[in-house]
Amino acid sequence: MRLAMPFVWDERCRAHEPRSEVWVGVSTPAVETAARIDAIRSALVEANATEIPAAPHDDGHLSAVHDREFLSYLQTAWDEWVVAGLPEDPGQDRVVPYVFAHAALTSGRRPAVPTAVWARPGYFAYDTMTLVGPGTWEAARAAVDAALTAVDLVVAGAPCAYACCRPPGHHACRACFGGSCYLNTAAVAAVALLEQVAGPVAILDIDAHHGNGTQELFFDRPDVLVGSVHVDPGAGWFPHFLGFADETGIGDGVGANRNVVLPPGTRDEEWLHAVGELAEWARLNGARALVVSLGVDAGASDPESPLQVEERGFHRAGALLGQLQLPTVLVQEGGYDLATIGRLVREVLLGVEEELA
Ligand code: SP5
Ligand code: ZN
Repeated sequence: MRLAMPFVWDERCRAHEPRSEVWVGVSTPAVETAARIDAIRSALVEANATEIPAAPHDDGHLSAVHDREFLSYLQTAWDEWVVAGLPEDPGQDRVVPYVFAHAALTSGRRPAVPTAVWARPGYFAYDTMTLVGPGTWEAARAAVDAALTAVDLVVAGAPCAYACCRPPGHHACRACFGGSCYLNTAAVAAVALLEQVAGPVAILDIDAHHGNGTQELFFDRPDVLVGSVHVDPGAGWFPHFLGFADETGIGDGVGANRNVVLPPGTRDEEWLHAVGELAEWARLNGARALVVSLGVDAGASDPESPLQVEERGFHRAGALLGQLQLPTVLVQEGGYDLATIGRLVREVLLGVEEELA
């Protein structure tokens, strides 16, 4: 087995250590850990893939996707938490919100940015599962560099490239974060690719959860096609509030968003049918480059999703995406079963490059 596709690595992606996630008020062990990318990297090295170090890229790439105030908050959130003494009193060693700027609170008006350090997280975070610690900004920023380096490789002529990075990004919005995501890495990559091709870029998201951040970032844009296949948010799965089939875009972006929603328990054939639908949709809409939001939490043994896709299914999903014959950048999203994550990612990549000439 040999994987020809290069993968991009940045050691700084390991620096984020959320330790826990607060779910229904209970602090549970974090599942989005550095061990995830370590396992993927091992599987790729085993396949003799070439590792490329991430190159630094300008912050301008971030502000093309995210709000300036949001970026500045994320960058300084941990430092201001420490300066305010919150790790000692009340003894919380990660930035975590306690009060939220719910839209209805201010009847749609813009809420004030809190001056209190302990209230500020609730202006920018939309859940309690996405904690900020000393290495969070460094890692999220490095993940963006990794994805942009993968874009560079493809622009330089590689048929495809994979960014082996974390934390994931597809739940991160223009001005808020959640779902274990901080910066929307795939969105940044898509905007960078857009400057290189004469036509729309497609982001196809096969993570088990709806890519709500990516959807919202491009909801009114016809130049970035966003398709996601995921477990039905209405059946009790994150992100709960959106990700339904009737969300097809707004304004100039009508028709440029596509959600394929699957029931819990969905297995290979139905999942692959949905992946094929997304690929065909991107083709019909004239996509000129492809970004894959590559989560593998649809895997049967994953603890965070009820989808039941086998290793073979991931290979075939890669093939369906490779058949588009587009310059392709794959960016790591979710996937939490350390025993299988490496093989599942590797199978997708092998499937993609088998089809891409
Ligand atoms: C990128 C990605 O896959 N994000 C997934 C975020 C969804 N997490 C939902 C977690 C719901 C509660 N999990 C219970 C186990 C606690 N460790
Ligand atoms: Zn996921």
